[in-house]
Amino acid sequence: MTPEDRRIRLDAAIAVAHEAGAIALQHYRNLGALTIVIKGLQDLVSEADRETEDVIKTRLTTLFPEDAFVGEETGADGVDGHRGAWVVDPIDGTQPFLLGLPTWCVSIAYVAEGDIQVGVIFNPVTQDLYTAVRGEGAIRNGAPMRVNEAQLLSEGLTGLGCSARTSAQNLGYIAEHLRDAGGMFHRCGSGALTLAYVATGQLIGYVEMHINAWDCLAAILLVEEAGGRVSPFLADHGVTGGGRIVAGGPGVYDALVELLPVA
Ligand code: LIP
Repeated sequence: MTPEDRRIRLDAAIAVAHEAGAIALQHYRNLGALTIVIKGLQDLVSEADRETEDVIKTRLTTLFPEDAFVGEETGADGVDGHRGAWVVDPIDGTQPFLLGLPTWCVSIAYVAEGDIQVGVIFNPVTQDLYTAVRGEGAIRNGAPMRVNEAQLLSEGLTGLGCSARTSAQNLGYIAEHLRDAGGMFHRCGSGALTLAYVATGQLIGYVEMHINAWDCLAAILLVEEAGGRVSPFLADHGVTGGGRIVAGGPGVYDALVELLPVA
């Protein structure tokens, strides 16, 4: 990809994130009108997710018909390992969204040539826009982002992602080892947004036993372009898979890795 190819896709992703975010925000301000479906334990969805994803998919596949698309609600379309792929969570933080809590976002990643090239995360409630282009740094609302320079887990808060995909035993293991290190966890219900807080330096790191590609790929680029380290999620799980993730500043990354149980 050329820098111009990346720039064109960044500009499109930002425009689509704003358009889709406005649609999601309208639903957020009228939650009583939504039909909530229980997908599984602590896993909800409403027509807001699907409507928002449909707009994102239609816009991006129309602008870039040569690209594949992966969405949390509509699945994989055209993924063949060769074409560039958009990887999208229309509303990451579905539970906070449906509870009227502000910690949710639109997450749009573009993956090509075996790497995350563009990442965009937009929180329509706060109007915070987080963007990154491979090799060009990470930006929040026009200002550069840098990860926290903490050297110890006791020097700040660590984001902790957890869903029914994480066992109570493994959650306890992580919490116990973090507390023993003098750390403290922070969970907001959106892995993408919590990883963005790592890129801004507000949190010193993030761990989760199982996160999906659409939840994290955009945010992984934010953290890496903000000077952070991230486990090899794309290499291990691709654009449609899921698994463990560790992300943080270089001073605490190895300690964060030790928080997760081996198996
Ligand atoms: C969320 C993830 C988060 C996880 C939550 C939930 P969703 O995604 O971003 O990492 O801990 O349980 O799965 O379901 O809100 O799109």
